[in-house]
Amino acid sequence: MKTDNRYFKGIPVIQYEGKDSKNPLAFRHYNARQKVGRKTMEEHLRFAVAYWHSFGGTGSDPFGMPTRSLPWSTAKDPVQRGYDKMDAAFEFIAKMGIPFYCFHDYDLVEEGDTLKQSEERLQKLVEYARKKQKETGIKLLWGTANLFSHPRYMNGAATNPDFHVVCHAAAQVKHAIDATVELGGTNYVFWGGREGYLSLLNTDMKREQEHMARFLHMARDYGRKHGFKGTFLIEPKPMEPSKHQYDFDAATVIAFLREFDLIHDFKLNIEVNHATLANHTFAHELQVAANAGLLGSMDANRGDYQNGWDTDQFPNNVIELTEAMLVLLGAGGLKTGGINFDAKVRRNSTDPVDLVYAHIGGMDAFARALLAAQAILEDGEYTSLRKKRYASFDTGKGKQFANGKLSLEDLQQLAKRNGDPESISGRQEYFENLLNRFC
Ligand code: XLS
Ligand code: NI
Ligand code: NI
Repeated sequence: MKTDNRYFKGIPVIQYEGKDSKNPLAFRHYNARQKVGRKTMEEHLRFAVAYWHSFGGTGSDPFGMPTRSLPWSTAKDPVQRGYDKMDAAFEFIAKMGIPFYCFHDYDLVEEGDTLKQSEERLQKLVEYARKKQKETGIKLLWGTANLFSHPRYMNGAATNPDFHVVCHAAAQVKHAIDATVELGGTNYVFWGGREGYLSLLNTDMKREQEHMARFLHMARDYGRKHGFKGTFLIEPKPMEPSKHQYDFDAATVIAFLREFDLIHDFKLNIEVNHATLANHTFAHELQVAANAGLLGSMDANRGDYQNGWDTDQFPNNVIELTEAMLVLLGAGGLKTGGINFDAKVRRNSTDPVDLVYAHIGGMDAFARALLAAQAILEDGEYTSLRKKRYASFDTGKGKQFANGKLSLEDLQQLAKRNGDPESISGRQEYFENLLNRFC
């Protein structure tokens, strides 16, 4: 494919060269067209680049100023800066051979002084994105609105105690849904970074959550009325920036969706580092979502075993990813969703090529995990061993219990009759070794 060569000079289109390649600018495992079961790797993994980290991240942190300059951010006019950034984004995404991207409204173009100005700017960039998508074949996985950076949202967006702010958030969501529809996005995401509280003393939690539900209903109705056929996604995260966020984890979000009758239009976008912040594993969160039929999409990254915040590092742990892919394949794979690299290179990774290495690493790690998980499922021992642990519910009284045919007294009688159960090993280490054999 022909690509621009303006911002990532000297970076070729990254090709698959196989696992023995020593070329750092090649994939060793991700081979887009390789069949894995019935689908190609590209169809299974549906990778996406996150606009905010990859083209907006300067390396600044609470202790220090930016370490990277963004060559696409030098023009005087903000709309021109948006165009330049988009050129850089599409050049990079095309060189990586990644099929999708994701954005917040104000990743595309800086917010204006008024809502009207912001809306006009956004429309210009959406127009430009449409052209770029057509030229490159790159598609939009999801759009969202940034309802957390501006000071007006310091007390929340949809859950803000001031109705004025809620209206402002609604306007932004309307524009962002419009942009997503225009660009053929297959999902629309809500991540509620400020939807929560810092102190319960000044917070009417029940009222705030009711407002959030009302707001989501309105967004859903608007989207459906205006041609959005994709999936609305909620991205759970327990904390940061709020002390407590309402979308704490998958189970909490599912209960919320059920309580407020949103379960038919919304699914979940599970992010690795958000799972671990909630003291869960990534696989756990995926499984909770899958069990409810609500596994929509993933934000791929990883946390740090020692640091308790959202470090958003690129994924590299093949064993952990294989566990995740086992859940995903077991749930029938991704439909409208994808695997979005919501991850950033470290503050001291200052060269454009570092962003390339980061994505190559993440894609190769997922490819290895996909291949391992597929092989484990094809081998069958894992599935049959796990099933065997529950064999006592497959026949006889166990089956009757599972089908609701027995009472508590019946079980008591059986317990008396059968005497003490024998101990049966859970074989965790064996399962771990089995996994390891394929990774
Ligand atoms: C922040 C979130 C955010 C969402 C999109 O922690 O992961 O990046 O994915 O608003
Ligand atoms: Ni995050
Ligand atoms: Ni995210």
